[in-house]
Amino acid sequence: MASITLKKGSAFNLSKKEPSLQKIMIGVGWELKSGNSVDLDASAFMLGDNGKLPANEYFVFYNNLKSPDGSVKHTGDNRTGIGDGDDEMILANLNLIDKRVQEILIVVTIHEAMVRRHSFGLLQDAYIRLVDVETKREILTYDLDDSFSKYTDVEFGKLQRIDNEWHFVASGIGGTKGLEGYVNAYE
Ligand SMILES: [Ca+2]
Ligand SMILES: [Ca+2]
Repeated sequence: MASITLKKGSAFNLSKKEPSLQKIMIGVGWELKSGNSVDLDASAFMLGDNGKLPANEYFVFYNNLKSPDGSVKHTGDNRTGIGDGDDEMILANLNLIDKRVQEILIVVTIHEAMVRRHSFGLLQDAYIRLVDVETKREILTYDLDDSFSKYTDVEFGKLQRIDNEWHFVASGIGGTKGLEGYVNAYE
């Protein structure tokens, strides 16, 4: 299956499209047009059916690299984006996700965007993508292109558990609330 560029609101049944899919990687890459470094952060909010974190540790980000069930791991903070390929990664094993978790929200935010006056407009070749770890196949990709230039964060999408199958819903919602804004909404 060729990689597809996500359209806002489009949904895929991952379990049906990729029956062998167990481990996924969400990769974020970026480069600067010029100037000082910009620090993008990928985060995952693992939510119960009430739309909240079952415990704070189900918020996986640069300061909490692993969910309590061991299913979701962050490979560590990258503060510059220097270099090719995925600069920051989140790995998820769909089979290990705690039964209470019904949805995993994936967001990318810019660290201290307000103070540093940063936005996606400073970046080039910025993307977020979803990859099958076993086959290395890129399932979904989303360019953080010019349409996000005035924003400092983006809700990439949601993995949703429906009848024990995992679906991915593309959000593509730009915002300026920062990581703290997301935390306040889901903790
Ligand atoms: Ca970072
Ligand atoms: Ca890079």
